[in-house]
Amino acid sequence: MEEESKYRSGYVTIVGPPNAGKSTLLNYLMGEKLSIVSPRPQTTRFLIKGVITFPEAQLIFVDTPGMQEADKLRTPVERGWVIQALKFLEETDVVMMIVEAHLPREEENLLIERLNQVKKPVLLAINKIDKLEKDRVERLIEEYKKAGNFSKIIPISAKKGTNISILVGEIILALPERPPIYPEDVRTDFPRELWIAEVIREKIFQVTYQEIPYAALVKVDNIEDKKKVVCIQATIYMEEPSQKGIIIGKGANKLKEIGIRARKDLEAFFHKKVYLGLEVKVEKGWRRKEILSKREESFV
Ligand SMILES: Nc1nc2c(ncn2[C@@H]2O[C@H](COP(=O)(O)OP(=O)(O)OP(=O)(O)O)[C@@H](O)[C@H]2O)c(=O)[nH]1
Ligand SMILES: [Mg+2]
Repeated sequence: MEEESKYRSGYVTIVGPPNAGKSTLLNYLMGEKLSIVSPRPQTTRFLIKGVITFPEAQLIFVDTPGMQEADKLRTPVERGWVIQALKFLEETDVVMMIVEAHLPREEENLLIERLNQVKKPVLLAINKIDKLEKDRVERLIEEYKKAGNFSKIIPISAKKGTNISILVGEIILALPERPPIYPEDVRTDFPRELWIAEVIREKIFQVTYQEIPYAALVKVDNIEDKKKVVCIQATIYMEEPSQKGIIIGKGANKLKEIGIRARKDLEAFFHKKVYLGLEVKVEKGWRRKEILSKREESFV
């Protein structure tokens, strides 16, 4: 009994194949949008931290890019994002693996193999059970029990919030006894500039197709937080001149749509009017270059 009253805290790294719902889970836990979400794989690029403080525990969730075999990733920069996430597993206290509600396939098995070498408790969340019939869930749990060495397996729906409180309870029990790491009021250490850039990138995912969102890099150049309005200037870098044309669109209709959608989210966040200036430039082959990615890494 006495043991239960001790404070627990630590890092919980959310890993899983692309599109499993990692960012959706983080956002649900945080009760706000911290990490961008799209129906396309490989949306997340950074290690995004969300801090939740309870009276008896503090959990620092870390969202990561979808794990894939290196040869499936498009470019060295993308590989760098995944390598960084794998490295973080050495520092985390608990690993939270999340998969879609289907039988383990190659992607899942490869990741499970990797996690078997991590000497930390690994919990498994089987996500998107809202899309599944109930009797299928039991079968999936049995299959994953055979496939990996999980300390707990919990079926969830990150979108609907099903079983999330059970999941959080299990995570807390897996954390070490330790005082809080962050002050109580800290929610994230994600810089504001980067978050704004991510919101814009999410809208690019919504209004453009195929390779376009992946070829986009967003940088916030300036933020002026005035009394009644926040003025934001940002640049979207595309790899090729042809992509610049596509993202701007006919009569700038695509760029306008990106701006309108992003502004809506930003105004909800700042509780103020937002002026958003968007410019598109070409930075040839930025994904293959070190310069821009180095700059991005310095944010993580
Ligand atoms: N039906 C259903 N859809 C979900 C659930 N969780 C996430 N999704 C959807 O799955 C898609 C991918 O979600 P993300 O949260 O972006 O997935 P991710 O694992 O962060 O993906 P990457 O960052 O690309 O690796 C989105 O369209 C989500 O709306 C769920 O519980 N149920
Ligand atoms: Mg994600």
